Amino acid sequence: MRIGLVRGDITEERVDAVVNAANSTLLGGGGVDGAIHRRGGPEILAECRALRASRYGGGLPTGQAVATTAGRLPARWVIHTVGPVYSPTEDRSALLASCYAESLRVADELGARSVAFPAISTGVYGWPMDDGARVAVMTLRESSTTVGDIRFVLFGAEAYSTFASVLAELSLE
Ligand code: AR6
Repeated sequence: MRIGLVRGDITEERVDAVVNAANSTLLGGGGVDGAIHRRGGPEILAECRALRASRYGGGLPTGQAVATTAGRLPARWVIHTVGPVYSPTEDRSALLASCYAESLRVADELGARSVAFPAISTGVYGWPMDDGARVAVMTLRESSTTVGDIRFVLFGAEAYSTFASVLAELSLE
């Protein structure tokens, strides 16, 4: 498995699967979620609505993942996962780790060879970037996924450099 870093907009990645930092309604929102639905078009929302009407009537639980079409994105699938809201008093990192592990499990089921991840929970959900990067990289390293090409797609210079130092530090261990 190769872990790469890209600075930019995740909706432009040419990969088999793009991971969406969604919320449990699966009906869209801001940040990555808003960008994916805007750029991917209404087909994605239609499949999300169908999932709400069938398997996920109560919403997609935090830490789980589910796939839909990628609509007009240059990808085959969107894997929607729901990150935990950061709490300074409660350790929710197992739920954040679960988002990465479950997204890869779904990617394996689909037969995806390349997957692009955003920094889940580090936007609206308030997770500190450095800690979010550690959880992400450690979870991917422990995974037995068959996905060969994993990319973190990071929006800003600061997010990119934080992921780069965490990746370098953890690769040396
Ligand atoms: N490409 C790559 N990264 C992005 C992009 C993009 N187009 N847009 C934002 N980021 P967020 P969360 C970065 O807020 O914290 C939504 O409303 C962003 O700078 O998208 O998991 C959902 O519906 C940040 O570092 O996701 C949920 O309600 C990271 O992606 C809620 O936000 C994640 O930020 C989920 O919050």
